[in-house]
Amino acid sequence: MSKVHIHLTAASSSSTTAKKKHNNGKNTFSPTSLKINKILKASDFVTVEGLDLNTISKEMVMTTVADLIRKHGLIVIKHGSNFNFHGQRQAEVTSWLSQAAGGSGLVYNNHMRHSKEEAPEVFRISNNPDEGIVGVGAGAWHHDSLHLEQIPPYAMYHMRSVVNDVPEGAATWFSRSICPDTVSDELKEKLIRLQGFYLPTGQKHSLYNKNLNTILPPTQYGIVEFDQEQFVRKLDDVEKKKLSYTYHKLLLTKTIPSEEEVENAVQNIVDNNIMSKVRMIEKEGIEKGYVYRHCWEEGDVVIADNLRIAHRAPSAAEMKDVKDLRILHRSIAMQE
Ligand SMILES: O=C(O)CCC(=O)C(=O)O
Ligand SMILES: [Fe+2]
Repeated sequence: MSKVHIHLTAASSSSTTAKKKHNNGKNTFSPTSLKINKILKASDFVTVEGLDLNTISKEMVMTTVADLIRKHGLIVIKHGSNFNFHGQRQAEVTSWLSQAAGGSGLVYNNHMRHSKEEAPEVFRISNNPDEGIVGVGAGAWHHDSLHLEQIPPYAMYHMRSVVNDVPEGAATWFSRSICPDTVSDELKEKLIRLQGFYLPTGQKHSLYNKNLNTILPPTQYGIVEFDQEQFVRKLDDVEKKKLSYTYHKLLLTKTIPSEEEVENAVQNIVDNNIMSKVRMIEKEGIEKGYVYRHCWEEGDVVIADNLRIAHRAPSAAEMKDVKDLRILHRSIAMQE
């Protein structure tokens, strides 16, 4: 099967080389010469070459790698198709990222089990039920593990198997959740008062995080308005759709829709499903360079700042186009 790798946004010519010195411990690589390429015009996301997650030392993960994620929000580590990254090693590297974030090294493991998983901390996702859990994420924009009280700082995704003959279906989409400066203080205050419920725990979070200046996806399960810690009301379906439209417009294009635009969008949705509009907004985000559609190549490892970057998996319809086996290994570094 021939591989076609389509990159919507070609790496820009701005390439920097970072050289790092470190100790001569056993599990290290030295000297290191990293090739870093910017992916998007309007975001800081980068690809990194010259780094091997199988042999890298704990120290390098906690310094160089964590610094790159903090700086860029999202890094794509390219290893090439011969990369053989076992789930247990992924869990180990993720544990170091937890420590880099001030956590105890805990890696999330409360996901659905699969007989072929390689480590309890590495969630195995696939388009084939014999190979992994199917239907994960399914097209909705989110941050991982929003149902937890403390949202985990980093998420790692390793594409274990993919034949990229249908890039649209095999891709994962990423966008910064940074709230643009143009958002008024009034809207921010409103988003702070609105809190979404996230299943399965029913944990709730404000839709705007002041400290991080990030916005969260309004959940379909319920949004309530609080005022000075007091419950005010539950939002109805139309309000939720309007909020969802506004959220996605902000997330994906960094622009605030007018009231009229929101009104029109909600009235003209197909099948009562706001996601049809979101797909259109995504196109605008890709064109403007805010949305990154990562078309996977084998050996890719994406590490994202889970608090600042939202993402989505292929929708069920997009996944139908993927004829070949897709297996993704996901691990989540906890702050606890
Ligand atoms: O399958 C994908 O592209 C992403 C899956 C996802 O969102 C997740 O594992 O958290
Ligand atoms: Fe996810």
